[in-house]
Amino acid sequence: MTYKLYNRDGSGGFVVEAALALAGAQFDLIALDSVPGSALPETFREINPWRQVPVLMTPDGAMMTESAAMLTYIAQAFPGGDVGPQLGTPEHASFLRWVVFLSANVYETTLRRIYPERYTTEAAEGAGIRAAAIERNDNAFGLLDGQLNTTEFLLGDQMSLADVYLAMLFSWHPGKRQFAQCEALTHRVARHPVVAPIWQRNFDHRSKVKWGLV
Ligand SMILES: N[C@@H](CCC(=O)N[C@@H](CS)C(=O)NCC(=O)O)C(=O)O
Repeated sequence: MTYKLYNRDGSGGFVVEAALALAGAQFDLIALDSVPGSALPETFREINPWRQVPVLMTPDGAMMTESAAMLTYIAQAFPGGDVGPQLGTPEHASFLRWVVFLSANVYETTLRRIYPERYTTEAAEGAGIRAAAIERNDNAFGLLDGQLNTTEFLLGDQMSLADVYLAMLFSWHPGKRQFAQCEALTHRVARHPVVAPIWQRNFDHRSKVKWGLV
């Protein structure tokens, strides 16, 4: 029962690797020779026709793309602990809400900021697309910051994969505006004993902030 995860250090497969580790699942990591912010090799289309990481192969042979789908799948296969809530509970409803919110609004605006040329046919519009993406990304983190004002984690006092997802995406935030709660959560996730070594391998050498210390 071994999963196979394709990623490159510092990219979105971090959260899937952390999820598999938190779930106690066995997996093989295939680390691609590519750096965040660049396109993946053309040959990677043979694995994922959309040419993005992460890609997860399940032990029974399914191929998955889309980090939100993978997190939902892992949380359903290994509920409990710091992974995710039991199906059908109010916490499960919140879990689904936040995982999809993070994917649809936060991850997507991050990609629009990094690759604005993909969102226009007019090269001259790139700067405006990036500026609007940063504003939208800030608004999403503002909403998440408000959600975390009264609770330690997105679902309350229990950590879940939604928090690890938020932390990864927040660590990529350009950081002009302050989001104290998202920042505190990111430190909390980065120092989690299971997550910490995976975090450090993925992010420490390219991050100005030393996450996990506070
Ligand atoms: N919607 C996808 C987005 C994945 C994604 O954007 N991955 C980035 C790395 S963080 C990537 O592969 N970038 C290379 C590219 O898009 O060319 C998901 O949630 O898994």
